[in-house]
Amino acid sequence: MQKSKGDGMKIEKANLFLVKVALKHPFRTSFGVTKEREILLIRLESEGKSGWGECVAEHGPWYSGETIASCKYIISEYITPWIKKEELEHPTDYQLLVSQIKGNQMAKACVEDAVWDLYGRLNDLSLKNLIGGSKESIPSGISLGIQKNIDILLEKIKTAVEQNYQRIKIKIEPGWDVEIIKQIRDVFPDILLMVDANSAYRFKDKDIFLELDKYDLMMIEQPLQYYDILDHAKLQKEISTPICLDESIKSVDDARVAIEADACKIVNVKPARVGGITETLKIHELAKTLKTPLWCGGMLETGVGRAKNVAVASLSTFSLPNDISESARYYTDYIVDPIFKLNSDGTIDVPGDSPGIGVKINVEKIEELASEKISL
Ligand code: OSB
Ligand code: MG
Repeated sequence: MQKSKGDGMKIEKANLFLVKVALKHPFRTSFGVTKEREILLIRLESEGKSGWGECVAEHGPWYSGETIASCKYIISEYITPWIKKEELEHPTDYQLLVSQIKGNQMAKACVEDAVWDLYGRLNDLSLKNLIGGSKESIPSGISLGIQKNIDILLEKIKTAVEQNYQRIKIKIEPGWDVEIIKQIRDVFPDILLMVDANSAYRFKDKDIFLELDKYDLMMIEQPLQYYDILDHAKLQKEISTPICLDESIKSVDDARVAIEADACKIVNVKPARVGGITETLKIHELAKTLKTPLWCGGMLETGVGRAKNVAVASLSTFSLPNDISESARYYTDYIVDPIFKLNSDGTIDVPGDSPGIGVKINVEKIEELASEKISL
């Protein structure tokens, strides 16, 4: 049913679910280990349809300042009561409704995702088509955490290469960097390879990056502190490997400053880190103007967040392999149907014809896994 102008979407009901899903293997980065994924899911309802959003915040404030508890608070105390009072003509209206809230991008994005999904399902439009996505399948890369030893890592790379993942990302930290990359290159001289430091270094460590510069890496992701655009620009001047920023970019303005300051040549866009899909579309426009390549990052999303990321990665500026692996990479329990599978050419299909995020939500499974269900 296509709505006419002036006939806005009214949120009639909202529920938050706190769900725990086991990870197949612990995922270790320079800031910590994740053994199971605790996620907050929101369901918004209107005219008999439901829209879903997945919050990517982690238990502790290590990747960003937000946590599951902070998101639960911001969503239940502010965002949901505010939007329940309004009618939305279009999902892009949402950003202005919550603009008084400073920061808290992941909390805002969680609810915004549900608004887009609901709007798509009410109007029988896929998220891909709503945002102007242009790809039928997206290139898939894999992110490999820090391992107990190099042999385990080499084995995981071998498996990922056999599965045809289009590029391999290795998490690094001091003590697990140059030597590891050297050994990987000895065995896999030609694979598309990149590293992600999650801010584990300072500019004084620049010799490590001068060494890494010798291994034909596609990019070095977030080597320095998240607030440190100046030192990233200084480091980028000294190395030829492109720097890609993740944690530093929380808005289109951050992206513009970082790119114009030459602090990075590539941006990892996590829609939730920048506050949602509308802000992501602004970065997409900026990237077109400045000709900056983008790719979609991941936060170990379950099906709801993964489906949203797949649609976002279908935008034309998302030209590099994404951290969007197949569902079975992390999980055995699934909350959506169908799950995402890797094609033999290392791509994942974008559900472009089904409404909203394009997957059926397994509400029974969510209810079964939920340790908490809140009515807002
Ligand atoms: O820095 O990209 C990151 C996972 C959790 C937190 C931060 C990051 C990651 C990943 C995994 O690298 C990407 C994925 O979801 O596969
Ligand atoms: Mg990263």
